[in-house]
Amino acid sequence: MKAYWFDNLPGDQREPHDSGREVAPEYLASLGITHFNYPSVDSVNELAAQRGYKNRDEITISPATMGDVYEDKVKMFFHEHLHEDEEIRYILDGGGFFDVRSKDDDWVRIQLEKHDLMIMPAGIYHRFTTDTKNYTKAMRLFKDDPKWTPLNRGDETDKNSFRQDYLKMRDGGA
Ligand code: KMT
Ligand code: NI
Repeated sequence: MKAYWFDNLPGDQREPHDSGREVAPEYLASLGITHFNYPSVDSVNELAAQRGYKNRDEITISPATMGDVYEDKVKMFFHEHLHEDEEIRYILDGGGFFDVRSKDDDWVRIQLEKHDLMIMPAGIYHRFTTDTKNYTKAMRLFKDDPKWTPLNRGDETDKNSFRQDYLKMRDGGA
């Protein structure tokens, strides 16, 4: 895992877009983001049990598995959105980028590789893309009643109660 400020330059979203300025783990923590490196799925199972996650699926995002719709899917995952539940992703193979909004509404790019697990809190604005290798195999974990429908950013999501709760948590009610 590596986190850095997105360079905001035009070009394919799958390029690294690394500004050269790193983001410290403490800053990610202050956004409510948790990261682990779990070489064994046993640790993932333990975390899932602790947090009451009962369901999961696996997705392989690649031209080989998605064919013609791959490019569309990649664009769709890159639409800025939030969820009303936390999002846990475990990279089984390949890699990819999650971009999350900073306190000043800039993009922080988080590069995930095989065996990285990331927990994003409900209400954080984010987006996802594969990298130039075009291959991400990931486990998506969810609770009984998944509320991880992506809600694209707009006036409605800005007012969403999960968004408001997230901001209170992040900014300490300031
Ligand atoms: C999301 O919420 O954008 C995703 O779950 C992306 C696919 S999982 C790597
Ligand atoms: Ni998401």
